Amino acid sequence: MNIQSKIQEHNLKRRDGHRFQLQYAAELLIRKNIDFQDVVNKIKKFQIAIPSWALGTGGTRFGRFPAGGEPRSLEEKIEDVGLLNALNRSSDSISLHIPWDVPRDVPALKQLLVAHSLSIDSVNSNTFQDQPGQPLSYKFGSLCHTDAAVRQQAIEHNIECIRHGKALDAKVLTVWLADGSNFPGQQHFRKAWQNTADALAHIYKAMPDDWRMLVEYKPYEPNFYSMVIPDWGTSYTLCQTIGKNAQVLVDLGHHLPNTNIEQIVARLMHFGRLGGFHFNGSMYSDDDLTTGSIKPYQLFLIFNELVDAMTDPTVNNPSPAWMIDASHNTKDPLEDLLQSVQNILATYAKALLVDRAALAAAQLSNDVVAAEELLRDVFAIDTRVLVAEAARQLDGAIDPIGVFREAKVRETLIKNRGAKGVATGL
Ligand code: PSV
Ligand code: MN
Repeated sequence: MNIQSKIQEHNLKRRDGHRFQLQYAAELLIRKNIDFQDVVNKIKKFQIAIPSWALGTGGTRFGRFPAGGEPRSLEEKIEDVGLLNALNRSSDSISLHIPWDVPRDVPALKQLLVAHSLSIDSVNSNTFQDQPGQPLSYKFGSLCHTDAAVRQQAIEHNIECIRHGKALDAKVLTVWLADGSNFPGQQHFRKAWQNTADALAHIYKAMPDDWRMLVEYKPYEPNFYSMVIPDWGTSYTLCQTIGKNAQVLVDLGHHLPNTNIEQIVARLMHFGRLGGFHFNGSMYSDDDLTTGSIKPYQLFLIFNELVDAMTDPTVNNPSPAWMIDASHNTKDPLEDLLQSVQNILATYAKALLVDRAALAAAQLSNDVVAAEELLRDVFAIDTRVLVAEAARQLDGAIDPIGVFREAKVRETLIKNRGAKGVATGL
């Protein structure tokens, strides 16, 4: 399938409708004294990595319903991300999970990445499952384990991840630990933190100087009484202990309901420690729904803080690694990823439109209503046309899901790969 010619065909069909909306948006921005092309350029630069494990259907404890045509190898996962990127021009990298994605033929993989204009975003270690043939079990934890031999095994696995990442020119190691306890009294909290800090420090030492280690937190699941790294504060204390290239990773779904995530994001950027971001949507907690599908205003408020810090020259936070982290149980995974990217970019675009000087003035004079109105006004603007224009200027699709359907991508994948294959991952 030549997706590029399908995109051109599709863009031509939608040209007039797109121009009509564009004219309105451009006029609106002029009235707000905002440079239209400047906003479009910023959207073009905002790239969101796709995790290898989100390309197939996920499941729950109760069942799994494969979409058909799921990628059966790392090579096919790269092809799928290449397709997404051709459509939206905003997904130019892929994150790997080891051992689900152990690279076999490195030179061939590198060629494939180049052919699809992709790079490797991060390597993610996995000590939350036991692998076949693994000598020691992670049933009672990995880096926090009471047994030094288990900790050592988990350290070595992370070092192996760094090795695979180096071979493919990655520069980020993401560590998410399922470690914790299910029952009161089971775990010594202080010792578990110390074991984890010591083990992470070992891994950190094995990392090249130009790499970053991202430490992800999660309040519960799979452990339901306590997690060793349940919150951003614990992640932050670990990162401070380990070194400057250790940074906190915020996953939107890893918070208890009603947590003020925008404030967490602002704090972390203030301290220069927001290293990475996992986008998804949720109603309750780690639901892995489409980004922005349930709480779009919250997503906007988060982006408002991100943009505020990103545009403040006094903030010294390295550019965070943006990634989607989702698991699709009912939707076509590729369509869901396209929807998520579009929601992320459209929300980012809204945050770019906030009048920061006016907001600062309203905050300074404690004009609560004016401050809130500035945000509400921007939130109500439909920015999807700016996202479409950014994609179009990069030879992507005005409506990526439209092309995906018109080109019968899923049907072709099923024909080529079969209806029953299940991608590696969760
Ligand atoms: C855990 O829920 C998580 O968010 C971590 O990022 C993992 O790496 C990913 O999901 C896949 O298991
Ligand atoms: Mn995550």
